[in-house]
Amino acid sequence: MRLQKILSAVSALCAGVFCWLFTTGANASSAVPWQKGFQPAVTTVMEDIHKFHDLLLVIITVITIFVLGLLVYTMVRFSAKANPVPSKTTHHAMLEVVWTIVPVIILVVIAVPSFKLLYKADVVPKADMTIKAIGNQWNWGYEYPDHGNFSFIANLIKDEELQKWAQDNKVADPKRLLETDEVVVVPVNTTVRVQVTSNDVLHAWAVPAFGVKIDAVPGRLNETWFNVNKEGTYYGQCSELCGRDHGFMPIKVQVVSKAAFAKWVTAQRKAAGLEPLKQKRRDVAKLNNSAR
Ligand SMILES: [Cu+2]
Repeated sequence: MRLQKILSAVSALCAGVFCWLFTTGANASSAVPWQKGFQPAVTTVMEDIHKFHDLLLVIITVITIFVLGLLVYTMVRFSAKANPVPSKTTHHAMLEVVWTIVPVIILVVIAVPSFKLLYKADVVPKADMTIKAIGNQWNWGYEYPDHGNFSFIANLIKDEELQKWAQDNKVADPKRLLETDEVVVVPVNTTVRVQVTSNDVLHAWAVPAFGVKIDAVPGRLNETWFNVNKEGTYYGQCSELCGRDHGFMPIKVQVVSKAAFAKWVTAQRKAAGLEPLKQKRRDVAKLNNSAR
């Protein structure tokens, strides 16, 4: 009876720990309180990162349990009490071959998907459009070279302004320290090349749901890419310690339909004083072509 109670308590504890370790936050595009896992993936790169993480978790769990089992077995079986006359064995050829070859096999099993994923994330495929992100102390500037090169700076909405900003912009659930006054807008199901650089010190442009994180280095142009398969708003943060306000230069990306993007481009061009109609038609044609 008592044993049954202990067993049920242990299993309840294990289930609790399992949930705590492996459940991700609600279906959110930003971090949520008590989140343990990754944000849901909206690009194939991030889906592959999830899969690779799950594979590594299985491998490391098996290794940890195996090593722990060996330790416990050795402590019990070969303690001074249980084994008063120790063996004088110094070599065991077969054992040494096995403990060399098995780790090599495990490393190869890890290396193959790892290199595949690195290549996929790092090599920019044929892109449909390019945006440029420029790190500044402490905000991000953006340029749209394929759409007339309009540009804007995205600044953090400060805590004291957040409620008023949310009311004015009809945002139901404003995200503290993640909202920006200007938003990076990109079309859905479109391969976007992101060129990243910096005006002053090191920064890093990162959006977890996209599986994107790339350094912004002054005097250098780094490239990455994403192709988001779900419309929505996604948040990221500067991910390279860059000074006093490093924690206050978030990244907000809005992924919209191709038509909504074309509309947004027109408005941005108008605001920048760029000639709208001709370019607009070309942009829409280009986007429609890329959609096919
Ligand atoms: Cu930073």
